[in-house]
Amino acid sequence: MPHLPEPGARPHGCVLWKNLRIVPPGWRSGLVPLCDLAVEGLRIAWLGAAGQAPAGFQAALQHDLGGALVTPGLIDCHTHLVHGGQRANEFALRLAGASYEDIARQGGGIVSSVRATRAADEDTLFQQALKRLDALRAEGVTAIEIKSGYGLDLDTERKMLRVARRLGEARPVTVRTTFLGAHALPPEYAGRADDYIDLVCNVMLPALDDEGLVDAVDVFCEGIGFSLAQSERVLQAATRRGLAVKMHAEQLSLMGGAALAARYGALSADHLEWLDDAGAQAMRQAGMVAVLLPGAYYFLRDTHVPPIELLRRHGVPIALATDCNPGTSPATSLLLMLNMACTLFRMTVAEALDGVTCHAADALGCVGVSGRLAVGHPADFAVWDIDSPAELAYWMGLPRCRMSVRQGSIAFQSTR
Ligand code: DI6
Ligand code: FE
Repeated sequence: MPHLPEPGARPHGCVLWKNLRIVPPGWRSGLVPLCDLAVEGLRIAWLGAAGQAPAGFQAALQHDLGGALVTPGLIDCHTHLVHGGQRANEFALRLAGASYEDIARQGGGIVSSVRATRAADEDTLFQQALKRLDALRAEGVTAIEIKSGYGLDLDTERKMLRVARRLGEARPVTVRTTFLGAHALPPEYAGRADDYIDLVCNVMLPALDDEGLVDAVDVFCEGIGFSLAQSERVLQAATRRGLAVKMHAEQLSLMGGAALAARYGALSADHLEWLDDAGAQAMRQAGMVAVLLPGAYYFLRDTHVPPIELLRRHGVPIALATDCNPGTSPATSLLLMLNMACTLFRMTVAEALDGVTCHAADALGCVGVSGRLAVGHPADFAVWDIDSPAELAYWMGLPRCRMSVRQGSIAFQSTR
């Protein structure tokens, strides 16, 4: 909680944002009332009806937003933003009939991005990822999760995570890093998956964590990824170090990864196209978030829709993210994911908005982010040039973000 000033005293470094309409969580329809919002330091110090701020918050610095709609800053809670190269050739192969799994088994897929990422120097990776990050920021994104997982050796995983940290220093955006060493089996470990998991758990994870590069740990639990037993070893190694865990689960088949992740108190299970009732129930009991990735579903031309109704019935919060990656979701628009979640998954606009704000924050453990606009929470918000909140899920292209504020300071301003 912020230190609040005495009534009547002008708080130090206070900014009053006037005449905004904050889209409330769960917004369905209707006019959003006008309000004012005071920021002190990095956080929201006061929020209430327009014109009603106590005298102490009538600060020197005021910004009148003229009735613009405001949401919490958007949060992209699952990305592989840092990677070398692109895989348009594989896209063409899949259009000609090859499956994602076929390509992976023939040495393409994730491993082809591993080759490109190993070959790229740190500055090249940084510059390429920066462009993608800026595209997201232009849509009101103020926080992002970035995974490693295209290195699959200590040096390259370190290089990826260092780039992720540098991105958070180069731009006013909150970056949460995730170590995904168990993303695929590197070619030099062919036939020795358990030995590779040893390396992930006993060498890579401790070293990268000691260097302060790891905020959470993820694993790709899948037929073409790692087995339940191997995934569990990664979760054990992470939880032994007190790190938060999450899991790519039930994307291409039902393996029981979500229920396993629940046993380790994971923040989220992600993808979940094949999630079953037992998995959803376990997720609910563990207080997990379901992170759905409509870009991957769309780009793989998947037809197995994630079980939205099941998640609703069990009350599992749903987050949405780009999954930005070169193989299955070359997407740098979080707003397009809202549109896809509504059209392809039949989510409501309200669910989609919550999915990139409050529930996305939950999927990151609410560390440094909140996804909610309330007193004491980080002053992270996006200002939109739209008439209805539904427009956020409606337009396909033409971002309508006027500006974003992150930790109280302007983080992006449109030049349109
Ligand atoms: N699931 C995905 O959709 C991405 N990773 C994963 O575990 C795909 C990564 C890729 O194909 O490069
Ligand atoms: Fe992913």
